[in-house]
Amino acid sequence: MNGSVLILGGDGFCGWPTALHLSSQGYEVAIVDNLSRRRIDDRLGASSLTPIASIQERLAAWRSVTGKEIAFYGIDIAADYGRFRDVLADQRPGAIVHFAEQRSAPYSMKGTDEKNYTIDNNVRTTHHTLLAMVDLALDAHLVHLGTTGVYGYSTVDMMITEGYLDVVIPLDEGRSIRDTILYPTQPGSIYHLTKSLDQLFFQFYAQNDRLRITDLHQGIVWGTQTPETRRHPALVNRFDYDGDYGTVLNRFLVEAAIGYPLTVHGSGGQTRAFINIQDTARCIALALQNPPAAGEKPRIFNQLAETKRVRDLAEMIARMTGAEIAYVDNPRKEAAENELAMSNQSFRDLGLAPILLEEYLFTETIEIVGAYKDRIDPELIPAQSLWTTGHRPGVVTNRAGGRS
Ligand code: NAD
Ligand code: USQ
Repeated sequence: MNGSVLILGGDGFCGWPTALHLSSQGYEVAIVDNLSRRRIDDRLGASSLTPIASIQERLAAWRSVTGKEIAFYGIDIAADYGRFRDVLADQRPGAIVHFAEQRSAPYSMKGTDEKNYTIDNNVRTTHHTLLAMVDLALDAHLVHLGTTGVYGYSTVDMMITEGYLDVVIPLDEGRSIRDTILYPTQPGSIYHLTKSLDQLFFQFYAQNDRLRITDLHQGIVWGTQTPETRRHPALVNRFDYDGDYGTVLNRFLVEAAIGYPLTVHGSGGQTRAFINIQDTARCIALALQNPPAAGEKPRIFNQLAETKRVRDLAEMIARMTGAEIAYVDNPRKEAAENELAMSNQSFRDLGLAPILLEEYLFTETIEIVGAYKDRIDPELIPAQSLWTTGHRPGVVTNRAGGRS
């Protein structure tokens, strides 16, 4: 046994496999989750491609294959500070891993209610977590899942650093000030805005209350199964492909499986960071083993394996599957083309040798999309959330050589 860890948002796509991975490593794991992600699916009429068991069935399956218990608390961390604080007071975990936020950029831009909900939910879950740690004088290590999206997607002619920037501010008479500042944020959605705000909360609480915080700026996570989720059908991880929660690779794989042209937004020149779900769980374990000291500023690690251009991904999947590519009007407001180089030195130094798309994507396609192809609902595919009014999502423009 090497400590206890409370996983906030442990029923979700990243949280569930991480909970199992840490449990298998000997941590005593407990989950807090209000199951809001499942309810959002119900409201959207969407569902995971993989059939997701109830949280009770999931935990029972883990117990049956490993003999290990994972406790579950169904609490809304944003709305019920008192009950959440009581769980922390009772458990006094050595570490907290915080995944409990509304994580879809398109959903966060859908309309007034979704914008309000995302701000309210995400800001409060983060603040309530920090507040409870101070309230209870809890010396736990907080590991938060942030996003590489806080850096923005304009092309900068340098390798993006890990969270901080060394700056020189010129003054008069040849004088200058040197400082290290948080890398300036450039959020591209209400969701990304909440992740930018999270950084300021962490900076404040690390400085004022000496909380020990690691913020992981993670790229787009792809893949579904991990060695632990493969151990029983009820442990299978979720796989979202709908217009709001489906991330780009999942969507392309599902589209290819049913002969739906791959929906590249705009010219597909957007370059993004990617990481496989198995490495998400590994990175969190590495972060837990390497906590900052009290009084240190928040430790920020970039959590990514590689960067790729969207149209290159589409072409790779088209080559693998024979799918067609459709270049559609972009429902989002984002740079049409960008270069992206981003350091992941901290995790490399800790020994991460990440899974790369070229190596593993084919396995994923066969295993998950092949197995559950009959569950695909083509009506869930079109992107419905617009960044600004006046966009026409899903319209095929056939730019950049699209064949549709
Ligand atoms: P997810 O929606 O699958 O999981 C989030 C979980 O948090 C859900 O189970 C949800 O029910 C729970 N939750 C949300 N609000 C809550 C609240 N107020 N109280 C209690 N539980 C609450 O999302 P995910 O893909 O697993 O992402 C987890 C975290 O990782 C998010 O913070 C996200 O921003 C970050 N992240 C995800 C990706 C990705 O590609 N999925 C990439 C980078 C960063
Ligand atoms: N895209 C397409 N076609 C599609 C879907 C998406 O071309 O059918 C494009 C988007 O326009 C965007 C890129 O693919 O340029 C990535 O979109 P995405 O939906 O895969 O990912 P994103 O909205 O960026 O959000 C996801 C997670 C979020 C996480 C983020 C990491 O949902 O929680 O924070 O990845 S990052 O991209 O670094 O901000």
